[in-house]
Amino acid sequence: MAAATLARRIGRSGVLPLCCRPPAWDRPARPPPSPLQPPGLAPCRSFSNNKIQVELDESSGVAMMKFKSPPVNSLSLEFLTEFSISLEKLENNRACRGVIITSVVPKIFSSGLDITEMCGKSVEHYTEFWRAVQEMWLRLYGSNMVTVAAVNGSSPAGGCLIALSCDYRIMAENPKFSIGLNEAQLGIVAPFWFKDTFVNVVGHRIAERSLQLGSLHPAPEAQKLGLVDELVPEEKLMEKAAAVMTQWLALPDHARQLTKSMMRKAVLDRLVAHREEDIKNFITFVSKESIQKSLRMYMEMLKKRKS
Ligand code: CO8
Repeated sequence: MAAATLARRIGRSGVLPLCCRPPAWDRPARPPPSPLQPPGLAPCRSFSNNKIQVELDESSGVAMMKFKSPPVNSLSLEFLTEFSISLEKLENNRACRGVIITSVVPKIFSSGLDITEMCGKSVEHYTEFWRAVQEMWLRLYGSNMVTVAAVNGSSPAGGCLIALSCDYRIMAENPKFSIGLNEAQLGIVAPFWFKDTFVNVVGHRIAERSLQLGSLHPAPEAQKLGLVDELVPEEKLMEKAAAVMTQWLALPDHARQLTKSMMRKAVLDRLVAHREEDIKNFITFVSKESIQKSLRMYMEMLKKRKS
């Protein structure tokens, strides 16, 4: 389903467009779910769109968000729209306190932004697409919920941004899986808020080197750099993610949420203040013939690598 159709459908359902609602980090902390609810008796709610499966276990307050958009979970306009709407639904559900994000596509967490969305499209399309990328990040980085990335495959560029935007990152200990902001390799530049998110996780020096080189770090190196917090055997990934979630949820929500907001607000506010300018910059940059050429060549390289 086209993203515009999806958005219209949501419009009909009475839910306000995402950009019109106050962001999670500006809302009051939510109270914890009722202790009167006996564990195990609450229903497991699930909703599934084309590209993401979401299951919420109301007894634990933990949702699983599974990317299911083969071949590589690329972040198309439709994917990004589903992602933001799913996050918003969970954020507004008082029973939900944490989300684990993972993929059902073997060997791939997410291949990052869908490059075809940035090639040969209209200014209107670029505007809509980039707003959706911003929206996804604002929702995820600014979420009141505990967010854990269970990175079970390769995670370049926008895929890495999703992991970086979570509170905690666990990666499958497979050296064939790599993660990083590799934009420079495509001849493009990671926007300032990708960079800010990266710096906040790994520090200035590591981010500076890694961004300039467009490095994709194999899982063991990513852990050494602090880009991911832990490596575990792939078959233990979800168990570990659940254990980390339990540890984080043991704290009172309001204290954790206010602390998270204190750590992240400046970076979030910076994009909010410069959002339109950032869209204009993206359009100017991506519309250049030299950039279009770089992106086309990169896509061709991906295809050639296969044959
Ligand atoms: N977008 C669109 N299509 C993609 C993407 C992508 N990001 N990644 C892969 N594909 C396509 C391939 O072209 C291929 O298509 P086809 O089957 O038609 O030939 C198909 O998906 C499968 O790809 P592979 O055969 O390469 O699959 P593998 O399992 O061998 O490898 C990888 C998976 C490791 C994910 C590999 O595909 C890869 O490295 N992809 C590129 C990832 C990448 O570099 N992403 C960067 C995107 S840019 C971004 O996220 C941020 C940009 C922000 C700045 C913008 C300023 C302008």
